[in-house]
Amino acid sequence: MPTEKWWHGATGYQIYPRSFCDSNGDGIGDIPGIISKFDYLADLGIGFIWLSPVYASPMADNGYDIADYRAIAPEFGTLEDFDHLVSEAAARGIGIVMDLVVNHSSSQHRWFKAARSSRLAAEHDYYIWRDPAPDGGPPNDRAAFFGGPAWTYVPEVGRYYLHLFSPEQPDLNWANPKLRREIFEMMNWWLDRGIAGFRMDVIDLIGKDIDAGHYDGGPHIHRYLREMRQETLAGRDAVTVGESWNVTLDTALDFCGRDRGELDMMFQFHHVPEGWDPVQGKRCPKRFDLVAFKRVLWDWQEKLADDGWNALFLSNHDLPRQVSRYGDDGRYRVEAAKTLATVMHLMKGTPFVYQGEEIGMTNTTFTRIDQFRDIETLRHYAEQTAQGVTSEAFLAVANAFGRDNARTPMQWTGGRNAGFTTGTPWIEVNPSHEHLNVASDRRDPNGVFVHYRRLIALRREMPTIRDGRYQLLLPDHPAIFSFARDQNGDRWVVVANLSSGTVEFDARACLPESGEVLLSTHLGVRDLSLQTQHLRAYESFVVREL
Ligand code: ISL
Ligand code: CA
Repeated sequence: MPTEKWWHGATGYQIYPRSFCDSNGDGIGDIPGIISKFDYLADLGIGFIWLSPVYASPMADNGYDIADYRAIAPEFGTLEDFDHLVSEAAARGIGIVMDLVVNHSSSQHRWFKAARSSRLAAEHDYYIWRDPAPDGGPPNDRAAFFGGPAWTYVPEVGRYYLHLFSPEQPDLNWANPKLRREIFEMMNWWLDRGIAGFRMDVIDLIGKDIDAGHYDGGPHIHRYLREMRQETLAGRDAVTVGESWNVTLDTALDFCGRDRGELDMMFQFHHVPEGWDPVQGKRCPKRFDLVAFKRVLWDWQEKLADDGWNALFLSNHDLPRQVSRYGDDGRYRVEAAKTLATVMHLMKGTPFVYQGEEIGMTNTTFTRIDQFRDIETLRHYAEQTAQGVTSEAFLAVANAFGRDNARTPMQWTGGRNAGFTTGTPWIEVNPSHEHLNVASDRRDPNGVFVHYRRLIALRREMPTIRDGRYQLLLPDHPAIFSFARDQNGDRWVVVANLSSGTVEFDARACLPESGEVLLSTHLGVRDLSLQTQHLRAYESFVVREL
């Protein structure tokens, strides 16, 4: 039996601070705004918050470019506000998990300012420099994820520095032990303030060894992660979740195996179907194939059944809204939002809810490029339109899966600016807030919020939901997602229709002979004795065997 950890039965909730709640009318969400919503979050039942970066930053990438790792961005508040956030959360049994962005810093960090001023500066080697190619150009043709080359020239030192994201985000040199020491001291400084752990941004990239051709994991990642644990997290009850686009089923346990002394969980992206989109010049969603989706999730459930632990999610601040992407954001929005939640929350692992998901928030539609704010979208737009892609074609793709879809303000009310701010929001509010908002959804007993609250409570209260074995049922069914969770003779079965049509299934294929329906998306009674069962569009239910 695995050792039980506090986060095994908890649900995480991601807050993107800029878009959550603005307390002072400057149009930017802030820490006092978050605190003002703690009763709401406690009511939802979450165990911890993953807080996207709140550190001092020029905000080229909304805080994923940190200029001072030990200060709070003034638009978000003060260190005192932060301490208040931690203590108010603790009073409600909620932990604060901070975002650790240490693959790169901001180009405005004092380390980088020193590094770029002279090769002799102690901090020069905190970053990754290479001499120009013989023709004076970049050392190689590596492209940055946010468009353009991954190298920028600095005349003062006659060298190029590496930035895998934007030029404002120079990569840190983890091979330098002094840099590692600085990072570990900083982590301890936050842990000593009482935070509950770290979500680690693109963590596999810190292991890079570019001379060996490794821009991601590389040979050093495991050594650095173990050193990090020994120097910071060992002996503390904090949780760590690493983000990695490169981790595979074969390497997952190297990162989160329980004896490895590295990470607790990984955000992996194999269930997020993507391909290369030539219009955007980046990874983009592919058609949603339910059978493939079920198989990938099943593989991860199996792989981490007895060791490691899954981080369960469909949404975050980089991805489109899940109800728009995998469900239906029109006629069946509420049903689809609840059914997607049911399948994710009843798997084994720790679920993460992205702000607004719990009321079924949807993608937005912008018609002009000046409505977008995301650095990735804006840089790709410039690059792609310069290469002849039309603005209309680009906007259509950006509206379907650009990162700003997840970043429009949280919809608290149907009133002005969705109750997010009394000022002018930094990014436009989704017009859907008039009918789609916390105030109306939360009081609807058949709404999305109440459904999430039940799911979150089931994990807290039911050992089988937390630890039970996962078994996929009807694996090849093109519309139904069904699985069982079993432990010590206690069996739960989930049956979910992920299509907008009515489907029929044979009860003997998945349902127990007698059972009790404990949760469902639709009102009304289900007769479990019928051999032929029907599910309406996006209908799902959960049965416990009797
Ligand atoms: O956002 C993406 C696709 O649109 C991803 O490729 C993203 O760049 C990747 O998930 C890494 O994301 C993380 O690091 C980035 C930051 O912009 C993201 O917000 C963060 O989640 C750089 O720090
Ligand atoms: Ca504010």
